[in-house]
Amino acid sequence: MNEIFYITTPIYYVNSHPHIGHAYTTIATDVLTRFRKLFGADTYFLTGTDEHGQKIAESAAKSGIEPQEFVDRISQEFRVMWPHLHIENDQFIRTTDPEHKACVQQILQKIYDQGEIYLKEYEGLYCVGCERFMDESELVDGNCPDHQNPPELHKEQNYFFGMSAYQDWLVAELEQNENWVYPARYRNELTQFLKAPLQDLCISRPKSRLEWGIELPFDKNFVTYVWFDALLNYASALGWPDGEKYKKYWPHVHHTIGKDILKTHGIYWPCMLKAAGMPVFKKLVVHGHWVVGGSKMSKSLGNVVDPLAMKDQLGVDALRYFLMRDMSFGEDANFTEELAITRYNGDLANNLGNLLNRSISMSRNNFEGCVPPLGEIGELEKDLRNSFSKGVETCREYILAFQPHRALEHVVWLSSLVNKYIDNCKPWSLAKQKEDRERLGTVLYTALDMTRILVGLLDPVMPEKMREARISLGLGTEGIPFEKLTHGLLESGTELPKPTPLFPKMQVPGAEKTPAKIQQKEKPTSAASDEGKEWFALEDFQKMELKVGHIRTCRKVEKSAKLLCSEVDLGEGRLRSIVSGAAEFYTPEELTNRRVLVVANLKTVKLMGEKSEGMILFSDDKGKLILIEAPDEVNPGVTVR
Ligand code: ME8
Repeated sequence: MNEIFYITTPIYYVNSHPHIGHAYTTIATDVLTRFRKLFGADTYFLTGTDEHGQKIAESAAKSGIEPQEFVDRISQEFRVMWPHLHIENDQFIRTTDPEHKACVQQILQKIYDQGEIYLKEYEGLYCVGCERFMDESELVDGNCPDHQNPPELHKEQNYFFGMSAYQDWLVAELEQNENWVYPARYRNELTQFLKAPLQDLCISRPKSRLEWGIELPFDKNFVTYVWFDALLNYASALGWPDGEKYKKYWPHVHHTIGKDILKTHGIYWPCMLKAAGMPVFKKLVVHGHWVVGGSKMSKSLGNVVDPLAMKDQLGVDALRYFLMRDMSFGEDANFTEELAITRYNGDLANNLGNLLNRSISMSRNNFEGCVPPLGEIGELEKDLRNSFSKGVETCREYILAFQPHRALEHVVWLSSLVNKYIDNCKPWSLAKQKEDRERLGTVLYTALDMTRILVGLLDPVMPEKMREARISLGLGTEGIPFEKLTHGLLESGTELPKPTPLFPKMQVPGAEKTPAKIQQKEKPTSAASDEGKEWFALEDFQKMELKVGHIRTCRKVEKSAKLLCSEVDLGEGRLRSIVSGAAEFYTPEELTNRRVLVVANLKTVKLMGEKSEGMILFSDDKGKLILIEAPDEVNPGVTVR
């Protein structure tokens, strides 16, 4: 039986317009769903909008229109945005849907009847941005750290859900199920939070203060607290309690969220599910934030990037690629146009696009516009086939582990292996000799066949561009099934249409200017110069380009006891060859796959006949070298300062 995979995004507040943060979560969920589909799963992908609560009521009032009209308008913006970004959700839920409201009321009534909801007078600090009460300990200088303004003091009678009764159960659940919350540090954050006594959850708002919400079924003077309403969307959408979809998909539910809503999903939600007698989610998958100039991008802070504007600039699929590749899942990432274009040029234009163009053009020119015949294969082809067989499986594992950035990094590496294979085999020289024709066919066939596998692996991320690539490879428009992502399945003699560049190179904004412009003209202090050291200014240091690299392969340099030669990924769409004098301290296997620091702008030199295009940094303790490693979550090519 096929694996079943149900995945959700948060439902977004409609108090303002969609931005790149919402686009990221929804694209990531789309990419994960498409990959699972490719692997053969029966998938269901839910997104939607969160439309009740004080924040929305206030925004509607500011716009001078009724809340319903207001939410209809903005919800529609989200709904129409997603197809523009090649997002294929199965359902779009709104919390103002009548079926959702009925579900919320039924569950509230059930928990009330169980005696787990009670009325009491309460005083607390409420952040309208977060739509929740906050502990004083969460505030920074009296402000909510996410919204950077002080919470309001609310004192009123309200209904409470006896959440504290579930504390021990939740702690045990987090302890027993290591993979329940991913990445692990968010699980640790929850465990840490649960070290303090858990408070009961206020689940109502008096209508005298807020009318815009779902009425409590047991007291018409109150509406439901927006989070209690919103979280239930994940189940109401499937037709809880006895809908066919609910029965089929609920046991396989995964939630993708940003780290800002960890507490509501990691604490409130499992307790609510437990009280309602429903199985808890299978996995909570938490990503970091896109930041602009060091601050989280958010509607409340007004520093948002419009996804449609970015799509117009980069193209939808390249935008999807950048978002998936540049954010290490779980970590924050910086969003700049320059980074997006640099990534595009490195991975897509110079690496994959170049591979497609040259392998198709050379095949067309030398084999009457068709895929060449495959002749006898040698060691080079066997190595490449081997890397690809392993590579496809590695990508699958990364996706199943919710690490799309890693999967893409791997695909780009595979692509650079094929480019390197072409460079080594020099088909342009083979084309000049008649007797090399069979070899020429084998090389070009191999390059095209491997490119076909890359196109298949990238399909979930760039569906439109990879469709164009399939057409260029003479494969037609249909996607390539996962089991066909294996070598040797390209048919010789297939006609290859004239290629148009899939990823034409883009100009990096401001590339003509020198990047480092920090002023540091002061002379060294006399105390410093007294020590006899040569001091130099910051601007001199900044001439050095330090980058994070990923050592992909490493080998001993022949006839040298000291030298190792590594192939290092610096996020440039090609691998650099770098020689280091570390053979007495490390075996090649020990250095392979390490993240390291690299001086990236040293002049290329030859050492014992090997090209060296940079320097890997080691600490040197009286001649003993120890590798300086970069954290695992930092992408190759990231600058070190
Ligand atoms: O919290 N970087 O809705 P919301 C990455 N309605 N992702 C970001 C982001 C950023 N800078 N900013 C927002 C709500 N997001 C509730 C959810 S669910 C039952 C109710 C994404 O409109 C990220 O997924 O504030 C984050 O968790 C979500 O948008 C918050 O969206």
